[in-house]
Amino acid sequence: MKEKINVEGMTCSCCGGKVEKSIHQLDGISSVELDVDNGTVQVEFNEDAATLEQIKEKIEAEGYKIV
Ligand SMILES: [Cu+2]
Repeated sequence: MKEKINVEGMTCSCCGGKVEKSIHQLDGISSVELDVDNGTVQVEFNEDAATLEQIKEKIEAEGYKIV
């Protein structure tokens, strides 16, 4: 499935890179698309292997806020 998550606090591509790397640590992630300017992260994942909740936890663990 594909989900778009709104994230607050990403200010540059390095923030996006950290978030992307962190999400990819989860199993079942097929793609992560970041839009730092608009503060969105679009994640395509296999819902049998990963949950939206786990993805959000990864983003929050990097210090960014889900809005
Ligand atoms: Cu940054």
